Amino acid sequence: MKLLLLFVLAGLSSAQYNPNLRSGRTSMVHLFEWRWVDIAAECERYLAPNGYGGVQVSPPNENIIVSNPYRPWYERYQPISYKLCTRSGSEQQFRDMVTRCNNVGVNIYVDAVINHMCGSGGGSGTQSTCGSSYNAGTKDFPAVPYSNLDFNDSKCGTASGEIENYSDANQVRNCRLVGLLDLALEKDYVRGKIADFLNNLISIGVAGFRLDASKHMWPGDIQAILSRLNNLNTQWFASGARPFIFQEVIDLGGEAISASEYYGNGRITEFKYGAKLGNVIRKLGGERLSYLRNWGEGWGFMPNDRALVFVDNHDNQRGHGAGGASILTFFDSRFYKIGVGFMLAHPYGQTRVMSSYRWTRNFVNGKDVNDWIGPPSNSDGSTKAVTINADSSCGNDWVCEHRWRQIKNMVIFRNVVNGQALANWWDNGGNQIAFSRGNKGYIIFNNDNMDVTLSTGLPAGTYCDVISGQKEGTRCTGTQITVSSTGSARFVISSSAEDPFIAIHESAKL
Ligand code: AAO
Repeated sequence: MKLLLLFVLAGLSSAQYNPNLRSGRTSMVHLFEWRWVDIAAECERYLAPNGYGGVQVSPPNENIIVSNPYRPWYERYQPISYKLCTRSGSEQQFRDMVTRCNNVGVNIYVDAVINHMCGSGGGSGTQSTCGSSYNAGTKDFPAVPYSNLDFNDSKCGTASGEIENYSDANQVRNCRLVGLLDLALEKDYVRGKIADFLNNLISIGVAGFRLDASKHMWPGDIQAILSRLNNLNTQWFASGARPFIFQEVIDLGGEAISASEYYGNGRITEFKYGAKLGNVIRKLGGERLSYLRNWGEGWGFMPNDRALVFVDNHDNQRGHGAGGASILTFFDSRFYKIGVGFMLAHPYGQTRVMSSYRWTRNFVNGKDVNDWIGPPSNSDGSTKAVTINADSSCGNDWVCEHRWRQIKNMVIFRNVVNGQALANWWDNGGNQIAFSRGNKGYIIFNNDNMDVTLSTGLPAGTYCDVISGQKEGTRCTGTQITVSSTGSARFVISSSAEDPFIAIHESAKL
């Protein structure tokens, strides 16, 4: 009986770290700025059939409409109310998406902006995505409702009312982040409004939340809100299942606030991951692939079971947030595929794949002055549909990294090798590495010229490389790799190869 209670308690206390993925799936994709109707279709036609487990969606609640610059992507990080209408679609379309994705086993995770409302300079009127009125000057948001009593300004203490110094935890949490009106999350009333918003999403069927700007909220306030959340909708999830929580805390070290303060609430975005991996793959500062031997906690990252990992996110792919020039993005597709391939092959962390739209960069003094450009849109500001080309790539300037064969097949690889330990590590001391995941999958990377014969740990046979092609029926559309009766195989990769890595696994064996 005591033992049973212990298990129950352990289950409860660890629940918010579990992404509630279904059918042996392991990864989510951030479909940044996609419309709900397109996500619903993508779940059915592509994500479920290719083993993706979930989607992080852009904030679904009403936001301010910014017209100068015209409709930037970041307006969605300036809430006006918790009504569910945005450029991505209406509440009805949101509900339909959640239902259809859930029905094919793909979870929806909502990007929840609960730290603040719109910017203090947002003016007043009804320039908002559901047409609700607001007054940023008097801090009135009648559609929630919030009034000037519900904000933090009196506690801030800086002359500007802004965060001026990240070495002062008080400022970071009680002052305005880039002018955004900072909610007083210690108030029972405010906590209640936020919990109602999140519980509404839970009842619709979402599986969890990215908590935006978590560094700017006291961990105890987050905890108090989370304690009010309901269990997931039992139409799709096990009874007692808790919402998955991942908190956006940028901790590259050297500031007052560290990610570890948030371990009790859920997972945390590990920003060191993409920054360091970018250095290694770009060979910056003398970094080499062979140094990845102890990747993960060995690199000073947070514990494996607390980390949400990604190569790039919607901020740092355009110079916002943190990570700087080392971050790999679709603009450097060759390096990017190596980075995402490595992430998906390596056991550390809960993985998130990025899916972007294209914009024209324009660097002025090292800064992209086009970093604000919103999603592909029509002249009335509405977001363009994601169209699908005959070769399965996307049109209308949607990049769809998650549909790149190399990335899609590595998502499947991660599912196949799920739970298997990293083994058979090999490196040449330089920029060539290889490892297996138990005896189920093997991957080898070359950031130089390579011709090697290695022990893979896999059963003998002919395997299809899932990077240069894949297994189709009884043949490989790309390179074939022969594993001998002793488990060894020869790998030849040219330094000029567009995809300088090879991956094989038991489901891609002839
Ligand atoms: C927009 C305008 C503003 C305007 C405001 C209000 O751009 O000029 O004042 O509206 O009208 C997004 C955009 C913002 C946008 C905002 C609202 O990125 O430009 O403001 O929507 O529309 C900090 C936060 C982090 C945040 C990140 C962007 O800690 O939470 O800034 N990310 C999330 C979202 C993001 C969103 C918001 C939050 C707000 O993902 O999309 O903003 O909802 C240091 C700190 C970090 C800090 C960065 C940047 O990082 O550690 O915590 O992130 O600075 O301020 C090295 C250091 C590294 C450092 C970095 C940069 O790498 O190692 O630690 O340098 O200095």
